[in-house]
This record gives sequence, C-alpha cells and structure tokens, in this order.
Amino acid sequence: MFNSADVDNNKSLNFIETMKLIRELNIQMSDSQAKKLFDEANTRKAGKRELEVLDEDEFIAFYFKLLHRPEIDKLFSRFFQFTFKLSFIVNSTIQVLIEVNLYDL
Ligand SMILES: [Ca+2]
Repeated sequence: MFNSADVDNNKSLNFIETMKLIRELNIQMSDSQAKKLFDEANTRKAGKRELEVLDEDEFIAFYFKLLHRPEIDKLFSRFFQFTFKLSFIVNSTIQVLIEVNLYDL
C-alpha cells in the first residue's frame, strides 16, 4: 500500500500522495482533517526548503491514527446503540405477540 502510493518512489509520501491514498481507500476526510493527522504523524521534519513527507514509520503512525479517529469510534458506538435498541424493540414486540397469541388460544 505504501509503495503503490509512493508515486515518485522516494520511500516517503508527501501530502498530495497521502491524500491520493486516502481517496483510493474511500476514506471520507477533509483536507484539513487529513493535514492534521499528517502533521501529527510527521515527527521527523524535513529541511527548511524541502517538502514535508511521511517515511514508512511515520506512515504507519498516520495509518493508525486514520483508523482510530474519534468520530469513527463515535459513529460505531452510535450504530451499536441503535442496533441494541432495535433488537430490544423487536424482542418486546415478539414477546407481546406471543402473549396475545396465548390469550387467543
Ligand atoms: Ca517526515
């Protein structure tokens, strides 16, 4: 993944290459959010006149941050809460239906 995203084959990803990868992975993220993660992961800074890049280690850190975004976790927990409530409603409905049927018998 890292190598295929590394368009100019310099063993590091600049921000444009990183954004391209994010798009290819179908990750919904604004440029500014991605830049924030990029900057956080970019611990080894480039020289003054050089472009900031992520080397392989930095990229792993970036990727980890990408997968553990708080808004994703929040979304998942909301989804699970919803599913739980839904299954509760379904179970109660089944319970009611069973009781109604029993009375009918
Ligand atoms: Ca770097």
